[in-house]
Amino acid sequence: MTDDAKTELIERQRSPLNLESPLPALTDSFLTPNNLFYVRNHFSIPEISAADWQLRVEGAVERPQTIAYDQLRQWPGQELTVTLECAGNHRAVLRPKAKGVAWERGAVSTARWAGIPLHEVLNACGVTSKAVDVIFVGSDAGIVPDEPKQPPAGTQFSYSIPVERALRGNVLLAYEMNGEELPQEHGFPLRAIVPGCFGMASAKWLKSIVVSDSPFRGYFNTLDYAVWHSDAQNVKHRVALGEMPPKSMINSPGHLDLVPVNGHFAIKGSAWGGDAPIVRVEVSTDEGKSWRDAQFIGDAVPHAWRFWQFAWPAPRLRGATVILARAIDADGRMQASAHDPNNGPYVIDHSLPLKVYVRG
Ligand SMILES: Nc1nc2c(c(=O)[nH]1)N[C@H]1C(S)=C(S)[C@@H](COP(=O)(O)O)O[C@H]1N2
Ligand SMILES: [Mo]
Repeated sequence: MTDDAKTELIERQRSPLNLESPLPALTDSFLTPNNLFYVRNHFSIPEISAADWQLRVEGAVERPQTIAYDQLRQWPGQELTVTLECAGNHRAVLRPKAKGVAWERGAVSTARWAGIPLHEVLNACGVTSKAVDVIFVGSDAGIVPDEPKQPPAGTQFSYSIPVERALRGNVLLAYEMNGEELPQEHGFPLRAIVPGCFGMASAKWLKSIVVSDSPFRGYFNTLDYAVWHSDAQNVKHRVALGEMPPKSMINSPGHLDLVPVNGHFAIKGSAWGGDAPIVRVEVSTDEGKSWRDAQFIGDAVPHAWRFWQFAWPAPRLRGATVILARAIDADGRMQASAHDPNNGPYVIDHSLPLKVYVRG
C-alpha cells in the first residue's frame, strides 16, 4: 500500500477484516489493482500453504477427486474479467440504519482472474442426474455475532449455487488475480469466481466442493444473504441472493460538489449487473423528471462494469439540483428507483440522488 491516504483501502471493520475500495480505485482504471480491491471477510483470514493444501470434490458425483495445488496449476487455465460486488455495498445510505458492515460505495471492484473452469472439474468427476446445488466450502470458520441459531461449534463459510449455474461454463476456480498469485486476503490458494452473482457466491480459500442432491440450507444461503420474496398468494418466502440486478453509480461529481454555471460538465460513473449485459445508462439532471442517454467509455466486457460519461450541457441556473443515473440491461430490466424493503440490508441497487450546487 502507498502512503497516499486517497489510494489506500478504507477500514470498515478490523476483526474480521473488512476493507472498502477508495474512490480512485473505482474510477482511475478498469481493473482494480490488487492492493485496492475491496476485502470482505466473515471470519479471520486462514493461512494456507499451497504444499499442504488440496481440493476435495465430492458428493453427487461418480468419481470423487482430490486435487493437489500443483496438479491444479497444470490444468489448462482460462482468464475472465469479472466485477465483484458485495450484496451489502451502499448499505450506509439506508435509513433507518441497517445492521451489518456500513459499506459506502467501495464494496465493488473488478479484476482479471485466471483459473480452471469449474464445469471441467465437475465433468471430470461425473455429476450425477440427482445433483441440485454445488456447495463451495471455505477453510474459514468462526462465530457469527448476533446470531443465536448458529451451531455451537461455529459456522464455516460455505455457499451454494444451483448446479445449472455451476455447469454454465463461466464459473472459475481462480488462482490468479490481475496476473499475480491470488493474494491471501482474496482467497489463496483457490477461490470461486461466479460471474453475475453477488460476491458471497465467489467463495475464497476453497477446501472442498460438494455436489448436493438436495437444496443446500447453509447459514449463508438462508439466514444471511437471503431476502424476502412474495409469491402470487402474497406469502413471503426467504430466498438466497444470487444474480445482481442492474446498477449504476455516479463517481463524479461527488455529493454536495460545486458545478460551474454555463460550463460543460462531465458526469462520470460506472454500471454493472447480472447475466444480461448493461446496454444503456440514463442520466437525469432535474431530479428524475427527464432522462437522457449517457455514453459508454470502451467496449462491453461480459460480467464486468462499464464506465460511462454524460456531457451535461451548461447548467444555466445557479443553485442546488439533484442528479441521478439508472442502468438498463439487455433483458430490459431497469435499475430501481427506491430500495425494496424486502431486501433488508442487501441489494442496495437503487439510483442514489446526488445533490450538487451550480455556481458561477
Ligand atoms: N471463504 C470465504 N469466502 C468468501 C467470503 C468469506 O467471508 N469467506 N466472503 C464473501 C463475500 S460476502 C464477498 S462480497 C466476496 C469478497 O471477495 P474479496 O474479499 O476478494 O473482495 O468474497 C466472498 N467469499
Ligand atoms: Mo459480500
